[in-house]
Amino acid sequence: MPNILAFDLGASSGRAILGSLKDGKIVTEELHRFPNDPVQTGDRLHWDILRLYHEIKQGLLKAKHQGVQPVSIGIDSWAVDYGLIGSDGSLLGNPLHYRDRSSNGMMEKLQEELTSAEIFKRTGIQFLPFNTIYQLYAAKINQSPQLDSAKHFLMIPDLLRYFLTGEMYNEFSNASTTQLYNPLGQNWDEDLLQHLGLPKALFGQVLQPGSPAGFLQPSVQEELGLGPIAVHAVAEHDTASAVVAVPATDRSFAYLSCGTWSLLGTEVSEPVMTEEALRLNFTNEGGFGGTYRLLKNIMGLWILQECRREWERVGRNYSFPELVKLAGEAPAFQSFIEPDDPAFMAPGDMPSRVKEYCGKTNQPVPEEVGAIVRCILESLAFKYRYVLELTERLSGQQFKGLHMVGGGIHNTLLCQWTANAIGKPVWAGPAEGSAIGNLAVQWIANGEFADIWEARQAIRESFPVTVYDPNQTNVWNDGYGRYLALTNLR
Ligand code: ADP
Ligand code: LRH
Repeated sequence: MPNILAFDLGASSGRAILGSLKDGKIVTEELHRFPNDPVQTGDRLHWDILRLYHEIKQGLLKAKHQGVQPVSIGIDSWAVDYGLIGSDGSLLGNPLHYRDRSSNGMMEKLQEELTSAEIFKRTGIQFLPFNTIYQLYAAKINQSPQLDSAKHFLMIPDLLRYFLTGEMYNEFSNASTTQLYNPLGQNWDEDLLQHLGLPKALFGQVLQPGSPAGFLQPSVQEELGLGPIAVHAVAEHDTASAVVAVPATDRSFAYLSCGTWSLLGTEVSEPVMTEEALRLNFTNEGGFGGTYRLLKNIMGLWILQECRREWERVGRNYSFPELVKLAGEAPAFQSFIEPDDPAFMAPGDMPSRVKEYCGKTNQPVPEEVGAIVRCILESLAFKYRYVLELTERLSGQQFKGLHMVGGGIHNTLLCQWTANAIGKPVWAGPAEGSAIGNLAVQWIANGEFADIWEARQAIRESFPVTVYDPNQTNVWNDGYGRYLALTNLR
């Protein structure tokens, strides 16, 4: 059977997954996995974009060494970040990381000029301080020489695709996360661009996921010793790909894409751009086949990742399974955090920030590693309940349970606690949701699946789903009441 290849770049790691279809079932093989470590230079935090491109080439070479020339490839990555291309076609600088401080305060500043209602009416996108619109606003205000000489704006997968093919396109699912794309006009919002003083010509043709987007260019073919492999624009926002891979049977379903971020919501056929959606700061990100993701960002396992990094920095190395085990042994419901408190956004000494939060809110301060991890995981499970209930309210649906996909499902304690917190089953799987959604869109483009629902059926039949039934729901209900009171969420 012909093989296809998905490159999925998360904020913490990337992978190349080879996929084929056998008797209607999906078979995957992880060819390559690599860390995605941001690089600080002076005050700026960057992505190591050329290293990521190098790793993509390594993935292609590993396929070749197995005697495989994929029929097509696709790339998905985290959202909002971008590179600028100059008049000679070269990348003008290393893309900034969305956690870089340069966009701090820019959202509030722009809202002095344009109301949030105006921006939401045009884009349907939630207000996150690092959205592309605020990053570009910062670049404009700071008279960025890069921006001044830029000819093309490409988001991370657009850019990597450009390196491979020599062709420049903006892909829809990612374009929607900029907060500069108008889903009703189905194009970049010219008024917003004009307000920011950004030339319309920077922003290119927007391709729908599942569109052909070129072939490996001759120089890349020659370098890697490969033929003219087709490169597709998939659902290039990793969350869009993850949601494609949710193995739902019911058309009304809720999902939690659980990785560095936790993205919780539902799939809708029209963006929900109501006053309530704006007030609750929900988003409508573009998806495959004209769908939208009505969801909220939750800070997610980033907090745990950063704790782990800090402990490693001081010479205490823990694997994720070790951290989960320690959390399981720590006493329950001692202290909670609001994961989306801005204190947890920037990289840094996260264990101290968790402790400070607990101290400031007059809770017992978790000192041991297990207590800190438990505090983070319980708080995430409660925040999931909160956002799931808001999703039900906003979408007018009642969900029977919650699908979890992404690397976070390896954390079985978090899956169980989420089920306990929401009082409904959690269906966990697949863990490589984004990569599988990336493959699925390629198969739809290649004519192997008729649509997203046929793809979801194949995913359901090909990957195990672990069911976590809720237990101790009374205790978790009481805990939730305390969590809400403490975090002032209502
Ligand atoms: P991203 O795509 O955003 O980089 P992933 O989907 O790869 O993230 O998920 C990474 C997260 O999954 C880690 O932060 C970690 O919390 C969790 N994780 C991965 N493997 C394990 C494991 N074996 N046990 C517990 N948690 C894990
Ligand atoms: C998850 C994700 C999320 C975005 C964030 C920047 O990887 O793409 O959907 O909000 O990264």
